[in-house]
Amino acid sequence: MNDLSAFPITQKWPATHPDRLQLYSLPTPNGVKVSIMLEETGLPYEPHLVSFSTQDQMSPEFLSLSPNNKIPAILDPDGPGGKPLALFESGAILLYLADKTGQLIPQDAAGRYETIQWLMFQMGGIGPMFGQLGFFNKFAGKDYEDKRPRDRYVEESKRLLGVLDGRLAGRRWIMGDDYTIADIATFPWVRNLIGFYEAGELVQIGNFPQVTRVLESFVARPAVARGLNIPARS
Ligand SMILES: N[C@@H](CCC(=O)N[C@@H](CS)C(=O)NCC(=O)O)C(=O)O
Repeated sequence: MNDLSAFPITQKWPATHPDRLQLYSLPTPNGVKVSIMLEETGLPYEPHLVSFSTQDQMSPEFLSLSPNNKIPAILDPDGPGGKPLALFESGAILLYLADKTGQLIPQDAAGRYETIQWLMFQMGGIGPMFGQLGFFNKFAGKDYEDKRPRDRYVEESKRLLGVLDGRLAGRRWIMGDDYTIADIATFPWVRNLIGFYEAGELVQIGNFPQVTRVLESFVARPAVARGLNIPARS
């Protein structure tokens, strides 16, 4: 029996299956990266909903594991050395799960670093820039009269889409024939930009045919379709 009681997060979100990896998340573009990864790998896990409407991410129990008050976070009862491992930051979690399962990352050193490079491109570029564009186009920032902040993020998002489009030309996925954690990190954000953020026209998404082609292949994967709705919203 795995004892996770030393982790305060389990007081607010008790583990029904303490032998399984515990996921604390919400189906947002960062959250679904991890649920999609878990669905793709087949690793047994137990999802817990962290609701923003009740500010769960600010609770002391959540902050004890994820001090940056952001989802997703995990608690693996069977971490390195057989000891529990707690992790936050979606990029770190994807990398950890790829190493743990030996899946969705090339095993050769050069391919591994190239995949990490594109993972970092998403973490440092696509995620933050698309997120700002969402704020200025769909949320509170849309009411600002001065459109220069919005336009700055539109231009930067277009530039990033251009880089991604160039990379995908002649490739099935970001790493060629291999579907990897770089795709799992990137395409939930592209989907969100066009869908939830309603910014497809603004960034002229039609100018990036490789990106839209791969997005279609991504959302057609059964594990992606499942992961996009995990944890189920109440
Ligand atoms: N760099 C972090 C970003 C995570 C992030 O921004 N999560 C958002 C949801 S997509 C969040 O938890 N927001 C809650 C808040 O800011 O209070 C990661 O990739 O894990």
